[in-house]
Amino acid sequence: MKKTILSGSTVTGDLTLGNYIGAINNWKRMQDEYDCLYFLADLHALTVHQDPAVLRERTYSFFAQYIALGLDPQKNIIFAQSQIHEHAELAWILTCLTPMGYLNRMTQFKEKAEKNVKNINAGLFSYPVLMAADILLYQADLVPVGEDQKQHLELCRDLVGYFENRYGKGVFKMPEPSIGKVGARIMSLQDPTKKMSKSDDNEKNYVSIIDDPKKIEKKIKSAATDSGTEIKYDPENKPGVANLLVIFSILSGKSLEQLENDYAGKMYGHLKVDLAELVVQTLTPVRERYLDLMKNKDHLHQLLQQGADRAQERARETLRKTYEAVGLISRS
Ligand code: ATP
Ligand code: LTN
Repeated sequence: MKKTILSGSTVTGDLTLGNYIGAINNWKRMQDEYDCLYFLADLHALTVHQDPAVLRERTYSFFAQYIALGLDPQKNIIFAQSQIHEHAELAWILTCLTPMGYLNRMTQFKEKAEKNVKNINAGLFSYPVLMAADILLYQADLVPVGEDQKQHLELCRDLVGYFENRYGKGVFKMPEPSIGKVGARIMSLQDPTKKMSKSDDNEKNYVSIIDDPKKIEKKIKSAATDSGTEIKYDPENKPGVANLLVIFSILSGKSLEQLENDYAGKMYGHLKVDLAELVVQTLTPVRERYLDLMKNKDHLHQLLQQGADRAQERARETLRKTYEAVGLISRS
């Protein structure tokens, strides 16, 4: 039996190099070996205000970006979260098992609440519970994510424990996080002490995977470094240079040591020019494939429906078992 993998990204902004390196590149590697489900977290996007037309368009756009990055919709089950109503239903049951104090400790909630002072809604607060439902519905063994999601994964595992204490074992599988060793936290280009984030207000902070070559070059060449000259991997004292080296290393397959040797005695400018070229080379075919896919929305829509049908079969079964354990009456 193949192990089951599940992951997703929130449908906000455009996917960045951080999402690609920290998450989707790993999803891609797993698609041959595992039983994989990847989804578009459109319900999660509602925790901040969304223009309805933009949200709908962006969901298709993210789906096309997944495919353009190399995720195969036949090999994997790719679907939109909101098309499977079981997510919201399981989230409610788990919400009733979640202590408020636990959610209050979540770093992402604190950060996002600080950024959205005008809209600190209950959804933003209980977001990690919906995320736990996403994972548990599909009996996932492994959840490949970037480092920022580690705390949410821990809550999900604790919820399995709380559920089992109250209702007994056998309903959910205990999931394990899978976090890459290098590249699990790509930093912002202008402020390399913050993570690169696709909903950043300043677009100079990230490279979107569908940026055109000119934009990519400009953003990488203007990335913040430091007043020194040495090209060395030292995240503490040289976070900007270290970030560029990590991106370079993942995209080129060269080790950090090899890159340090290659650039010994060279200037930051050399590194940036070469990195910009490498990123352009990597992303140009992705962008072309993306633009092509977006020309045929009907086809994207059809593929999404097929993904939803395949996903729902599994979600339905888990929710049925959950209702039974909890004492709710399932409709036959
Ligand atoms: P937002 O800014 O809207 O919160 P985000 O860029 O943090 O978005 P998510 O949708 O939250 O993206 O994350 C999708 C996946 O990408 C997750 O697995 C997350 O851990 C990973 N990820 C996000 N940002 C980075 C980053 N800077 N470095 C590595 N992985 C990342
Ligand atoms: N919260 C995640 C996106 C996400 C997710 C999930 C990832 C929602 N549900 C389930 C893995 C498994 C984020 O990256 N912000």
